[in-house]
Amino acid sequence: MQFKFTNANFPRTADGRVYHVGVKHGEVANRIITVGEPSRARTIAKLLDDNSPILTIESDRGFFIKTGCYQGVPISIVSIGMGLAMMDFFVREVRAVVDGPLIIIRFGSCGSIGPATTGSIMVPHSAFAVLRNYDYFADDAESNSKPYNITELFYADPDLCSKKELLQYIPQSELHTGLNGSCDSFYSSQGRLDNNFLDANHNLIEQILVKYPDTRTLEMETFMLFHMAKVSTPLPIKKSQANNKSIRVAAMMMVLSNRKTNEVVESERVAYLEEMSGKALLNVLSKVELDYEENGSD
Ligand code: R1P
Repeated sequence: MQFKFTNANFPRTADGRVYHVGVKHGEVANRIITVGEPSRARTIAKLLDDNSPILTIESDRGFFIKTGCYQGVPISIVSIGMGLAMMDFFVREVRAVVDGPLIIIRFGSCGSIGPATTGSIMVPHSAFAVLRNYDYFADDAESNSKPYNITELFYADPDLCSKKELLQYIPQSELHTGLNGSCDSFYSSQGRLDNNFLDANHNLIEQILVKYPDTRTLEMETFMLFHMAKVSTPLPIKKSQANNKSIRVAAMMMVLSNRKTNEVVESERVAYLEEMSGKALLNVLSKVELDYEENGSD
């Protein structure tokens, strides 16, 4: 690492770049699509206006950012990799370098444990987390402890997910809505069985469905996005607004597999879903109003 950082509480380079995402003020837009893979970010970035400049940043810690315009409106596409921790890095560090509201929509992939069909799109209204309880595996574990904790629900912004916004762009026959679980492992806490480890997860999917029968899908990031929006501190807003959280969020996922049948999506279908969803997300984000007044008065 060549950079010299100041402030151990929230490290930044001398020119104001946040430590892990690697961006500074002015390099990320208020409207953001976040994805897991740089290739998905590049695919969506091809839909940005070609008559305005596109800034590309790659951080040493695996974040990949493209900022440009769609129909004249600034939008960033940020690839964050995988997992709850990367979503936490992304939301906190981007929040630190962008003024005003943030509207963030995750475009990811997931597996189905319910009626969501392989190759369809899932738009969750809420998400919970499935977290491994490490204490259960300790030598001195309490006899009544459980190997996995399933959290309470955190919610998407209902306006962003409404039929007037995100849902209007997805063909009804290809769309599922409902509840999503975000797990802290691709393997153990998603109920995948691995004989190399004593994961105590043989009935985990059934336990998830007992607590939340409406669960459609499992993946690894959406819960943290919804959670961070919930705990984001308020901004000054117009008096007419009900929601003054500084971060508004939603998610949209491609259903790549079915955990019950082991069916897996074809790559041609993924290419179609990425293009169709990318256009939908850019349309929604470019039209959403920020409703922000810096002095907080009407
Ligand atoms: C696992 O293969 C990854 O794919 C899913 C999971 O949440 C996890 O990040 O999402 P992305 O395709 O958005 O990365």
